This record gives sequence, C-alpha cells and structure tokens, in this order.
Amino acid sequence: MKAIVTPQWLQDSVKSGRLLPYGSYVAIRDLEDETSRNQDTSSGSSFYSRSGAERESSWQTEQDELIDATEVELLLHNAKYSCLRPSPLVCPNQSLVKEIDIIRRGRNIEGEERSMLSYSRAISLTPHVITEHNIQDLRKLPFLGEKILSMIEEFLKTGRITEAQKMLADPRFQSLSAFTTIHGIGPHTARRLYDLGLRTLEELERYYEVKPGVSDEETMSLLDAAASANTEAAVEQSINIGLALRHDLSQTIPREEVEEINRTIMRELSHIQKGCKSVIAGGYRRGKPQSNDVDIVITHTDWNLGSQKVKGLCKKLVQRLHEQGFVTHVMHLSGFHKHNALRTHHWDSLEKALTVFVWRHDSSRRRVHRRVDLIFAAPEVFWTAVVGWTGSTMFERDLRLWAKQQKGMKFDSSGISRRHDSKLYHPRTERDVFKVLGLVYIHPTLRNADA
Ligand code: 8DG
Ligand code: CA
Ligand code: CA
Repeated sequence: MKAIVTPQWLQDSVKSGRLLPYGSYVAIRDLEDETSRNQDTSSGSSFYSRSGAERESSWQTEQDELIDATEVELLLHNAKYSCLRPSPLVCPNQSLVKEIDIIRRGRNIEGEERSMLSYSRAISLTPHVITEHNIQDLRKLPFLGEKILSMIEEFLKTGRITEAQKMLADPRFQSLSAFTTIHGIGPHTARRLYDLGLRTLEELERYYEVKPGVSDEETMSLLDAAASANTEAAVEQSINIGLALRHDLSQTIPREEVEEINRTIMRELSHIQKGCKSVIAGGYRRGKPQSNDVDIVITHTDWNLGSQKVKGLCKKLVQRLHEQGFVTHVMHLSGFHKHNALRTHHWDSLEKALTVFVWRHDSSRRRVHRRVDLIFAAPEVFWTAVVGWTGSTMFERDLRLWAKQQKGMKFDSSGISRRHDSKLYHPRTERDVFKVLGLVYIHPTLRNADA
C-alpha cells in the first residue's frame, strides 16, 4: 500500500533524525486535484491545456511533489551508494557538513581528485544525526577512512576541525577559491593563474582586461563557432564573460524568478515550435530556496515525432532569445554532432546551451544577469536527462557507478544502455528511470548528497 504524504513529513522527520509515523501527514485531499495543482510549475503553458486524450497517454506527467513515505522507508541510510540513501536538503549535521566541505574544496582546487572524492563521500554520508554516542556506528562503515572519522570526532568535541580552519586562513586557498567562483575557471586554470602571480579577482580583471559590468556582446559569433565549442578561445571567452559579470552572477536566484525565467523561455520557444514542455532541474528541483543558475530540460510532448521536432531547436531558441533581448551571451553550445565517440569533454551528447539571461529593459525589475542552462532531449531520453540534470553531483556520480558496477549498465543524461548488448532503454517517466536501474524511486528533494 502507498502512503502519500506531504513534504512536511519529511521536514519533520529530518528535524527529529528519524522517519516519523506518517499517519497525520497523509495527503487526504482530493489527490487528482492536488497533484495537478502542485505539479511541476515548470511546464510550458501549452502543457497545461492538454486534452483528456493526451492526459491518458501522459508519459510526460510526473506528479512528484508529494512523497511516498513507504518508499522512503525502503531506502538504506548506510548504503555505500548515495542513490540508495535519502539525502534531505538540510540535514541535522549541517555545520559538520560545512566544515568537511571546506577541506573538500581545498582538495578540489589543488587537483587532489581522489582525496576530494573521499570528502565528498563523507559529506554525503552524514545526513543522519551523529553524536558522540553513535560515532561507533559510523566506524562500522567500511568506506569512511580513519582520518575523516577522527575529524568528525574532533568536531563533536570542539565544534571545529583544525585542518578546515587552517585552510580558511591560507592565502593560497583564498585566492584559488575566489578564482574558481568564476565561470570557466576550474582548479587547473586557477592554479595556472596563481602561478603567474595573480592573487585577487581585481588582478584577474586587469590580466584579462575586463571592465566590471561591461562585456562586449560578441555572443553570437560563438553560436556560429558552435562546432568548435570547448576550444581554448571559447573557454577564454567564457572566462571573460564570467569575470565581467561576476557581481551579477554571484547573486543567487529565488525560486519565483527561476519559474518566471522558465515561463518566459517556454513562451519564446512556443513561437518556434508548438507542443514543447520543460522541467526545471538542478538545485531548484531538489528544493533549494536559492539557485546559482537555472537548468531547464526541454523536450517535445509527441512521443513518436518529438525526436525530430527537438532537433536543432536549441540553437534556434538561443537565437530567438538573443533577438528578443533575453540572452546576452552564450558561453557554450554543444551536442550538434551526432555522436561524441570519445566522450571526453561532455557528460552527454544532448543539445545544450549555457547562456546568460537578462530581463529586458522594458521590464520593471532590475537587470541582473543570470546563468541559464538549456538542455534539449528527445522524448525517449527526456527523463534520463531530467534525472541527470537534477543532481546533486554526488548523487549523479553514484548513479553512474551503481549502473556500471551493479547493473552492467551505462547511465548518463542522454540515455541508459545495457553494456553487453548496447540495448537502449526509453523510460516514460522518472520512476521508470529508477526502475530500469533497479532502484527504489528517490524523490528529488532527497537527492541532496552534496554539502
Ligand atoms: P546550483 O549551484 O545551480 O544552485 O546547484 P545545482 O543545480 O545542483 O548545480 P549545477 O552546477 O547547476 O548542476 C546541476 C546538475 O547538472 C549537476 O548534478 C550536474 C549536472 N551537470 C552539469 N554539467 C553537466 C553537463 O555538461 N552534462 C550533464 N549531463 N550534466 C551536467 O553541471
Ligand atoms: Ca543549477
Ligand atoms: Ca547549471
């Protein structure tokens, strides 16, 4: 039997550190009505005016606002893979998680991948309450190393981890951290810039000859160079844009604005192609009140013809958004070659554009530039794309690992395939994605396996 409960059940359970009896949380109101109102507000308006017949064959609906408590009970709190565990947005150990995350960031910017991963893993493993009394339970987890365990112990005793505090005070850590906040600057580039003697973002601005707030809008030249995306010049360009707009781009985006951006983009899209729909993925979908950028996954509602209809749409949409004054820059555009055989740079082979969005002058709001990622997927891979772009990063990593190590399958945003015979799966719902991978469904708000 299913027990459909309100999100409050989850919040209260998290607060008390255990799953509560769900009796008083059951969503007893007219479910049909409730779910259609609560349904992904991210869908384009055309999506709402579906006819009864369309509703019948609704591979596109995903009523994921309410939570099935019986399902949550099936999740394993101590599992190795985070795609088997419930990870709420805010966990009772949030201050411990933040402290470990400082060390994780330190490892990341120094390029110490393996070490960084074990801190990521430790972070994803701490949603349940850890106290001095149950630290013995933690010690039983074979995948938490001695070093991290002693850090947790130190934190429980003193409320601090010495290594994290040292790191925060380290000027090199401070410079590299600041550099990697700029879009296009990864740990490697950050270290290269540091080695050139650069220390602050102001120095970076001078080095790149960028004026804050001003960026030459050569954006569409990038569009034409689409095939060469990820060339050095393109990366350089995106660093320039990221630096020039850094004061805007460092401001987080509230949920209402995320939704409004999605509505606006879907309205513009409907002028090019009718019948498309979207889901806002990323942190927004995991319930974050503020987002650093907006991730919109788009497809066509026609299961059979949709694949044809979304082809080439990404570029057309970006062009239109630019003409209409909504998109000022394109930092990256990819997926226009049929297949990326080597799959070295990209995570998937979907058409996508990483853009800078801004409200037009005639709009009453202040013009803050926002990062918006647009991802186009054929209907057959729409839900894998949504799962792939919902995150969190650790959740995604473990999803790929789980598929490979436990199921002999390959998962990425552009599809699920079986390794031995390359059979492709075409899930019709998000639940199907989990089913194909042999996983209990995990509600998006329980996929917050990162700090
Ligand atoms: P926020 O910082 O934006 O608020 O949080 P987020 O939404 O969790 O972070 P994100 O950086 O926007 O990443 C969202 C998810 O998208 C993340 O789980 C990983 C995934 N993702 C990328 N880049 C790519 C990519 O190129 N391909 C695919 N398939 N997934 C990607 O970040
Ligand atoms: Ca995001
Ligand atoms: Ca993003």
